[in-house]
Amino acid sequence: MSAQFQDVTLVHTSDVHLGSGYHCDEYLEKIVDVVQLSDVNGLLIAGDLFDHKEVSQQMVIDTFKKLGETNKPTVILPGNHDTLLTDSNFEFHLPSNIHILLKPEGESVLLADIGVNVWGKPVYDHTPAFRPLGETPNQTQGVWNIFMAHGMVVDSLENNLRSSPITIGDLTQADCDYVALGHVHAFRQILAGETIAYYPGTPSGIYEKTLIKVTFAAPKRVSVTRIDL
Ligand SMILES: [Mn+2]
Repeated sequence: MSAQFQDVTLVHTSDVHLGSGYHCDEYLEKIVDVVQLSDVNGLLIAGDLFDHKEVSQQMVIDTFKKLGETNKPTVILPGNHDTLLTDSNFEFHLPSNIHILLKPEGESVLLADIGVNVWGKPVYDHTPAFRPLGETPNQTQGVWNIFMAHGMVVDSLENNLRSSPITIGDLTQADCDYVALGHVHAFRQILAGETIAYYPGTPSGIYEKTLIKVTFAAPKRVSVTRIDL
């Protein structure tokens, strides 16, 4: 039987930068507190969960333990700082609710229990040549389709010097219900045709600390709520 199309609410965060001296690591707990709310069905982390590769093993253990304890589907897209996750030597027994999108060409995970399909292309090559929303898949029928993308939204590729560019054209053409962006440390809606795309900001910076609750209501209504931590 195929997955059922149903109402669902997800938390969308990014740029947690665990392990940086600049950000405060206790904000992972604040994220988890929101995910634990009874009306939340899952979590999307759109890149830069960890700040760098040399974070302590204990921090890695604690992070996945906390994310595992929610028992809610959690999808992690590695960003340019997540060299820990994209390193070929990274091995970790993940709790069963956690999915990391690691395939360089892009990868989907179907969360059949909540009727959501999530696709994303992890950052292995943070250069202007890497296109986080390049070669996106067709929609999976009967479920909500979400793309995750970690990069910088730009008007066009003409004279572009930014790494991991996401063009307005890429977003306009994105055949999905929501684009969960990451990389920019500020809450921001991106206007691109009919596409609904947001940066959630960072939950752990020294300025505004924000994340997003996004609700998908049948038949095709998507509403976004900014949460200030
Ligand atoms: Mn980034």
